[in-house]
Amino acid sequence: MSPVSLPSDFEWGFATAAYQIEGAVDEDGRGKSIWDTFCHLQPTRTKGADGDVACDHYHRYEEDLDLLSRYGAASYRFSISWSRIIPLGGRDDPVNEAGIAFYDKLIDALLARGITPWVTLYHWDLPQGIHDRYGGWLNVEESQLDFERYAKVCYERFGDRVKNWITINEPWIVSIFGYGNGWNAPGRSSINPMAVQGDTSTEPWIVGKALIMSHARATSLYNRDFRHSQKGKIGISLNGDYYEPWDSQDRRDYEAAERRMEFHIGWFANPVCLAQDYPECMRAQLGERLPHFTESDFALLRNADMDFYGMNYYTSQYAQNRGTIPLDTDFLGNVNELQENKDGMSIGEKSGVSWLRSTPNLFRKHLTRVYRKYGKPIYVTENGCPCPGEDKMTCEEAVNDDYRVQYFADHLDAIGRSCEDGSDIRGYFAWSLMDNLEWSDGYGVRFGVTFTDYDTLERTPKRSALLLKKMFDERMSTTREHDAGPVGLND
Ligand code: PNW
Repeated sequence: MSPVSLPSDFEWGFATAAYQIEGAVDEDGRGKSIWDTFCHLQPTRTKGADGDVACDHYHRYEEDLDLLSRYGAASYRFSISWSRIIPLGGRDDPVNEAGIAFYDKLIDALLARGITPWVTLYHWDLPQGIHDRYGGWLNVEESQLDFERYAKVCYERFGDRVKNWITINEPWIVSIFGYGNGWNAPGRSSINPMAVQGDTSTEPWIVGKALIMSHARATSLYNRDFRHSQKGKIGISLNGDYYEPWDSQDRRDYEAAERRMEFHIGWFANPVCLAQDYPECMRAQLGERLPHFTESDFALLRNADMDFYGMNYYTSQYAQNRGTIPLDTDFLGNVNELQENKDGMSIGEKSGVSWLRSTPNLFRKHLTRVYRKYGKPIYVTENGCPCPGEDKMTCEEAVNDDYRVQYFADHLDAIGRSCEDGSDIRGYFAWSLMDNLEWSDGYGVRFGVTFTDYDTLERTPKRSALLLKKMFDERMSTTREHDAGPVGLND
């Protein structure tokens, strides 16, 4: 089959995040983040891994940017470590000039190579100082003011050169993994015996509101004080799977699929894209455990009009209605998530990690659904996978990553198909530039297009790294050919 064409001005590159690659955690005045604490206090929860050295990108960034050039990338998405910029995190705490200097060098080195920087302000590494001071994201009023000031420093210091901002990466994962099941920092949960004891019935929903309002503060500040002079774009990156009904004959499973997507995406997209309240089904299940937006919150959300929807997409699942009264600790919308449907049909081909199967056709449906529902131009800010068995491979074996090459090709075609459905999709970032610290999975799970040898820190390009440019060249040069027509969301 010939590749499906993409818009000729489509933007593409690779993505990373600070804690996953930088290392140098004690250098140049960096403060601690909740991830340093999480990894060191209970190493079993990250398979013994921590980000102390990671890929040592802090010292090797020139080499890593050379890889980007070699791979032909026009753009690079990375995150800034809040605690390098403001070591204690708060709005009255001092700014660390050495931290600013590192990102200055990184940004200048990108621009010198003709690569466009895309900056994520928050990719999960909350300064420990504000977690200790007032509970971090559990304190909605304090955290949004501290985040706003951190964003302001970044716009002031980097905004002359950075024109693409992502406020927060995956608020769903931050809330649910950090405060629901406790799998991520700060590891709070009342349903996970390994976790710090938190209250899973309320904390994820409070944290969700803190992240929404922090995004709104940072975005309305940009709109008011920086957009005119700096002329950049701003958005947020939301994760979320597409859900198919487990039993395609059962209306309740269709409703479960829709409800599951509302709990994943609508939770954040309603307020941040539409300045609207949470989805009805969330209020119905959660009642007063879900915080309310006040009139002044809505006023702020309306001033926080943003330029794009950042989509992180990896996989999809079947949704089965639970048909019981939901527990107070349920955050999935009373839905069972399954990888096989009623007839034993798999959602997609297995990858190298249990939660991820390759589901490009559902990616198309997801893109089209999100575009139609929320109406924002879409940038795919993450997409990628580990190959089956890659965790046990040597470098020589891992560089032949045919599974990943096929995954990328199939997902790029899905973007092209969704464009044919009428979606406005403008860019794509492959996750990730190199193998790195895969959070609670440690260093075993490899999402990189570059193999990282964690003993020598040597980088070796995999086949996919060198093929991605060819894939984009093929798709961006051909004129759009029409297929059978737009997809129906329930096909
Ligand atoms: C994203 N899930 O996280 C993050 O933004 C990256 O930092 C991370 O390395 C990447 O995806 C790969 O995992 C996710 O369980 C983690 O569905 C887990 C899930 C989804 C996204």
